Amino acid sequence: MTSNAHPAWDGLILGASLATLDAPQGYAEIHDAALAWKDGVLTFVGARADLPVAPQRLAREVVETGGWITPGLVDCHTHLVFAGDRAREFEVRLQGASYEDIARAGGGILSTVRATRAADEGELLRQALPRAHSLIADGVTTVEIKSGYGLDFDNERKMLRVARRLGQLGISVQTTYLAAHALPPEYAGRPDDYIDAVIEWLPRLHVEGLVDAVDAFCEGIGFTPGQTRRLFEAARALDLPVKLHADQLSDLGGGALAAAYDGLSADHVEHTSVESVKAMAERGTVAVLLPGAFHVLRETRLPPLDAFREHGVPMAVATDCNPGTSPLQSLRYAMQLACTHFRLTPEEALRGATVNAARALGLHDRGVLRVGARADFVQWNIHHPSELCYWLGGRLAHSVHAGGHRVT
Ligand code: DI6
Ligand code: FE
Repeated sequence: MTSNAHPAWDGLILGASLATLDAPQGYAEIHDAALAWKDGVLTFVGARADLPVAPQRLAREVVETGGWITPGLVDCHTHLVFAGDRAREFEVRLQGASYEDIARAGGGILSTVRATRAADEGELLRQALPRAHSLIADGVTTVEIKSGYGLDFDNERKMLRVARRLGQLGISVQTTYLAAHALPPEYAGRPDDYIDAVIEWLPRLHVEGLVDAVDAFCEGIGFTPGQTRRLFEAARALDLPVKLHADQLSDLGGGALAAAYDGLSADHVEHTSVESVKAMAERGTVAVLLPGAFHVLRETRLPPLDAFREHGVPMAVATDCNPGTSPLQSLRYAMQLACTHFRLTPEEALRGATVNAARALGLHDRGVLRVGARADFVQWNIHHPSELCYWLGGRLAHSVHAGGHRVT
């Protein structure tokens, strides 16, 4: 560390290669680079040779390093806050039971609802923390966290409060209200009444600052397009953006439905039709790919990747970290799965976990290395960015900065 009486910048890293992603295509590389930040925002992104004066006079802390620096990873779809696990259900599925069979028999999501309702706020936080740490250790600086295992006012509120508290780790947390995830037992046979209740709880949670977006599980074992629309009308009336668990197990026109409400994203999208793809392209709705769920459920139906590319629908990649279909605690591993299962290029996967993921959350201040963007970045011990999608597991992140502060 070098001190300086009047340093302009808080920190300056010299010598790494940057994958800035600050161009429509390619990694937008800068070699032997300089990266600086102040007050949580990037203040210099360029070649070391372009620094105005001697580096030691520019920043409070100057570090010389190698490797690569990318934008901080953005995990734009998780169910990170829940109690218990479903390892037994995993065993049963390996013996041939389907995810839908288990859900219809009262297991699946509802078994996590029972465990989550039984845990108090402190216990829920305690169980979520290791998963959050695991995401951060592999490069995540922004995470979206959904409710949806409470399914009543107090328990949905509890989940969203725990999600907010995870922001104390120094990363950004975006909360999504997913009370329309499954029908709770007390509303059995009355899904429309339940949607009325979900709509009634929404403004009450919103005034507490607990809701950044609204989501629903639109599926045969979830809610109908009509019920989803009613919820989306209520969300848009409050000026809240929507996103949707769309077309995961069947095509209910979820992609087009999300687009019709200017949805930030349609997620899963394995069964999405070309008509939906066109509607998403028109409204700028991001396709969020969740290869962890595809992998664990041993799905075979691929999302319409070529149609997304052809129509210019941005593709994001997320973990979907949840106890049932995607017990995945590394976004980099999700990127790997997106390459192996969906044949994304490593560059598409990195864009999908940074700039496109930020867009799927409506965040335009991150996901690229650019002067003025948030100082969220990861220093990796790698020789080329494609390595991020090559290794399955391993410890590649050397350091992770969020808002200019080191979080691991
Ligand atoms: N789709 C998913 O992949 C998760 N929720 C959803 O609607 C699974 C949630 C779970 O099984 O607990
Ligand atoms: Fe999900």
